[in-house]
Amino acid sequence: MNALDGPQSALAPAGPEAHDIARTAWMLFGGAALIFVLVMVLVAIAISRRPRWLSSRSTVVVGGFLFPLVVLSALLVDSLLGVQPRLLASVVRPELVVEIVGEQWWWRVAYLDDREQPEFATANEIRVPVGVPVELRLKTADVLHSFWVPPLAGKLDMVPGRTNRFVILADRVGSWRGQCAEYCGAAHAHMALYVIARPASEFEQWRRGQRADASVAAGSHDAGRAVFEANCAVCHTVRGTDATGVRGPDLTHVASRTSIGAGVLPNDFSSFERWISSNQHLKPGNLMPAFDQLTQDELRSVAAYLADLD
Ligand code: HEC
Ligand SMILES: [Cu+2]
Repeated sequence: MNALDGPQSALAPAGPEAHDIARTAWMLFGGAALIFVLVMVLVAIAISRRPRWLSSRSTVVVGGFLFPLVVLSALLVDSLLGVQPRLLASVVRPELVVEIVGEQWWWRVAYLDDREQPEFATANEIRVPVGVPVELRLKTADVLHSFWVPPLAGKLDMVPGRTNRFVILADRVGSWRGQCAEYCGAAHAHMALYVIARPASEFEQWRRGQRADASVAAGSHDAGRAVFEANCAVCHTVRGTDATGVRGPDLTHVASRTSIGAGVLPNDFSSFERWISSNQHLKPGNLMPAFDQLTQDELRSVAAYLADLD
C-alpha cells in the first residue's frame, strides 16, 4: 500500500467512473507541473538575461492568449468526451437498485426488489456484487447532503424533493469509505459510510441473510430485548419483533455492519455499550438521546442483544 492507496482515496480508483476521474486528475496535475516548470524557466531567463523576445508582442499573444486557449479548450473537450458521457450512459440497465436517504447524520439504505419495492433496510453501509452496475437513488430526508465514495465515483448531491440517480460499479473486491460531502450540520464530519464489494455468490448470501428477520435463539437475550422494547422500539425496527420504529436506523442485522453511528465506532459489544450510554458525547447533537440512566445490567444486556443481531 502506498500513500495514495487509502480506503477513501480518489487516486486509488476501483470502478470505471473513478478511473476516469483519476485519469483527469493526473492529467491536470501533470499538465500543471509542466506549465509551472515552463513558467519558472521563463522567469529565470527574464531575471538573468532580459532578452527582447520575452516582452515582444508575439510572446504575449502566444503565451498569454493562444496557449491558455488551446490548453483549456483541449481540457474541456477531453472532459466532455471522456468523463461526462460515461456518467450519463451509466444510467442504463442497472442490475440492482439501492435507495439511499441522507438523514441527520446517517445514511438510510433500502435495497429494492424487482418491483422496486423495499426489500430490506440497513444503514451506513452498502454491499454490492463485484462487476455489477448498481443504481443508487439518492434522496434526502432533510437538508442537502452529498454522496461521495471517492474510490468508486464522483460526488452527487442529495437534494430535497428530488431523486438523483447514478450508477456505481466496483471492479474488484474491496471495502471503501465514503463521507457526506456537503455541510449538513454539526456532526456532518461524522457522517461516513462504507461500500463493500464481494463476489456475486457471497453478495447473494449476504442479501438472503439481510432479507430474513432477526434471528435470536428463543430464551436468549430476554432481558436485553425487554430493555430494547421499552426504550428503543419507538425509533428502531428489529424485524421479527415488536420493535417497528422508523426514526433511527433499522437494527435487524446491525451486528453485521462495519461500523455504528455512521463510522463513529467499530461494530462490537463495547461500542454498543458506549454508543447507547454516551452517543451525545461521541456524536454531539445526533437525533438519538443518550441513555445514561440505564443500569449497568440493562446496558450490558441490551448491548449483548444488539451484538447478536447479525
Ligand atoms: C428518539 C429516537 C431514538 C431512540 C429512542 C433510540 N434511538 Fe438509537 N438511533 C436513533 C438515531 C436517529 C440514530 C442515528 C444516529 C446517527 O448516527 O446520527 C440511532 C442510532 C443507533 C445505533 C447505531 C446504528 C447504526 O447502524 O449505526 C444503535 C446501535 C442504536 N441507535 C441503538 C439504540 C438503543 C439500544 C436504544 C434504546 C436504549 C435506542 N437506540 C434508542 C434514534 C433513536
Ligand atoms: Cu453532510
